[in-house]
Amino acid sequence: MSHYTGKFITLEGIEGVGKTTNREYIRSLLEQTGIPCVETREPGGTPLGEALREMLLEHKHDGMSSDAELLMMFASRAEHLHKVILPALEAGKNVLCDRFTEATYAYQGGGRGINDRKIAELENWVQGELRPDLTIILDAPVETGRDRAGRRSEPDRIEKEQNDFFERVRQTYLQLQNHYPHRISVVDASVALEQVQDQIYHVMKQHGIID
Ligand code: T5A
Repeated sequence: MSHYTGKFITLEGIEGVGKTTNREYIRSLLEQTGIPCVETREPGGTPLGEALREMLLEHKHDGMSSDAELLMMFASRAEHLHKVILPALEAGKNVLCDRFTEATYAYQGGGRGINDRKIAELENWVQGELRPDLTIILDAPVETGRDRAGRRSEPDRIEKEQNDFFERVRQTYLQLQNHYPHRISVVDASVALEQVQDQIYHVMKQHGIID
């Protein structure tokens, strides 16, 4: 939990579940609180982070070692925290971030098989005690997400992994919700957009993010 007046909200889920699509809706709910909202993403969110994102996602680096991938995610995160997230929270703003450390547990932990303890060490080192106030996991079957993402663009270096990789990623997200039910909620994203947004609205109300 953050001890700031602004809230730190993150959006998670496997590829194509609708994170980008629902960001605008969540931002509009947050803006109704009258508190300014900074919208950002990971990997990325700063010039260095966006450069790391490009390296992480382009096919030129196919076969990158899992540890290098993990450390680059946290390098991007460290820069993002120092330059964007913490200054915004310190200024009393809300922060809405498309993916954060839960993605590292899901992709590098569940997907690549890196031990949770290694990830937790980096999480504690880079973030200190900061954790999102609310993480919304958009959940849908792997085929649904891949089908939606595939209709939109060519797969990047991570998107071209096989279904069993994304199945592990999805299961890890669901396990995270089980471990941290007070700060992580799962929304069924397999249904029509309007119904997804109804659920998001209720989750945000339930967690006291909106009145
Ligand atoms: N990563 C990231 C790690 O491995 N570790 C980490 O620590 C972090 C931070 C980042 C990649 O990096 C990895 C994970 C990722 O592989 P990204 O761009 O953030 O990449 O993530 P993607 O999942 O690739 O983002 P996508 O844009 O593919 O997916 P979205 O944003 O979830 O989906 P969206 O909103 O673009 O929607 C896809 C399509 O579905 C439609 C939309 O209109 C769109 O066409 N759609 C729906 N259709 C029907 N019904 C609904 N309810 C719909 N909702 C959306």
